[in-house]
Amino acid sequence: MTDILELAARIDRARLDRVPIPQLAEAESVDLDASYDVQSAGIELRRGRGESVVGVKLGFTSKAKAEQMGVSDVILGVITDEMQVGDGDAVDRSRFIHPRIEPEVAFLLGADLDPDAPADDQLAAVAQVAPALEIIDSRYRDFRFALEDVVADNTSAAGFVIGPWRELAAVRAELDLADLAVELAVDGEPAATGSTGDILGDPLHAVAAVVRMATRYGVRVPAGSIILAGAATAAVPLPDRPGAEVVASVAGLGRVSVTIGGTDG
Ligand code: 0L1
Ligand code: MG
Repeated sequence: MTDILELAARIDRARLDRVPIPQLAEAESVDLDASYDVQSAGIELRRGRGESVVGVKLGFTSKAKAEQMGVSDVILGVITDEMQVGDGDAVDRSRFIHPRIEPEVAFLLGADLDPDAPADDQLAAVAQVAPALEIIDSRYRDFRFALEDVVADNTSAAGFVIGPWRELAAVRAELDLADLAVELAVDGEPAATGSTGDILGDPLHAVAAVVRMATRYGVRVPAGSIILAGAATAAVPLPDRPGAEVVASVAGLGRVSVTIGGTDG
């Protein structure tokens, strides 16, 4: 039988010690439901140390990434206050093992997500939208994992940065959220480019996906939650030079940045 708590503790220890572990699937039989139980147990460990859940994130939201992993559905992870870095602030890279960074779109809920409501009403729960950065960091060796591994590892969630929030209704009156150019730049040089359309065809589709996944796996997404909708480009390695700056720009929506902290940063 799968020992959920032992697996959660193993991944938690890898994260805290910054020592990557072999994939769980190499030694255990863990199905997808059990993987979400491991994820949830890992979040309970973090809550027990004083962290607060502030929202959720989706992974595998681009067709390219899903095909690469051979999966047909998104994955859901949980984000906590300890993962958040202020816009423009320095992040301590030594917190991570082999971090990568990706540009995203974030939503802020003004009301609880109601699984029984029609899709339009679920969208009405979203109050604000912002450009965002997500730092992902696999707790597995060589950043290699099977689907069950990465779900158990809270979908590689490690850090996030939220840019300026804007009212969603005002943005939608002005812009097509499904077709905004996205650029990820490191020290002013483009490192990756894409479109918000690369996020599930339209980042707003993330809301229904979150409702579906959160209902299936018993995750609460109350008013005030942040939703990281998914990446608009492939992730790039988080630079390791103190003072290096990573900026995500989403046309019409704004920019968000983080710098690498350290003795020179
Ligand atoms: O946020 C993401 O899209 C990452 C999902 C997990 C897969 C990965 O670590 O690349
Ligand atoms: Mg992501």
